[in-house]
Amino acid sequence: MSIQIKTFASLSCALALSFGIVGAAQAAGANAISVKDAWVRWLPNNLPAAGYATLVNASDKPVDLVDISSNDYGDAMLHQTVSNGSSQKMVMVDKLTVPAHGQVAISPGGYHVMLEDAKHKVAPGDTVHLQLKFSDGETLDTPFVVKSPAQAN
Ligand SMILES: [Cu+2]
Repeated sequence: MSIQIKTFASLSCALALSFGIVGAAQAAGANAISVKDAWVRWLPNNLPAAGYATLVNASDKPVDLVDISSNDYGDAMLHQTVSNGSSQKMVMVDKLTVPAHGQVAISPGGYHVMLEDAKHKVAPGDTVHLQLKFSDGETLDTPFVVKSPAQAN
């Protein structure tokens, strides 16, 4: 009896595994863009947070990031930090091109996703979701890990 149960369990494991592999292969074929190292630098006192990620383009055509939204924040905008002499300022970015077979980093000192007006309490250790919309029509619902300023360094 116990042998039968074991056999059944390992069979369903094998089935789940093979379905998982098929699903991953289909996803890779459908999406040009994948996102890695997605995280948010959280700040206390409801200060705006900043989202960072690396966008990877597996296709042979450039793809633009054209819009960002989130159910966790009222406002999610792509900004670029530019330095003019001694000071720095942020400018709005309409689109960010991910080169064919290349990648672009949204990283501290360069680009960031400005996240304002959190719709609920967000704390380090949480995961928030951003919807990244691209020029080829795909939208990636992407989990971002929330880090404290100390964890971010
Ligand atoms: Cu900003």
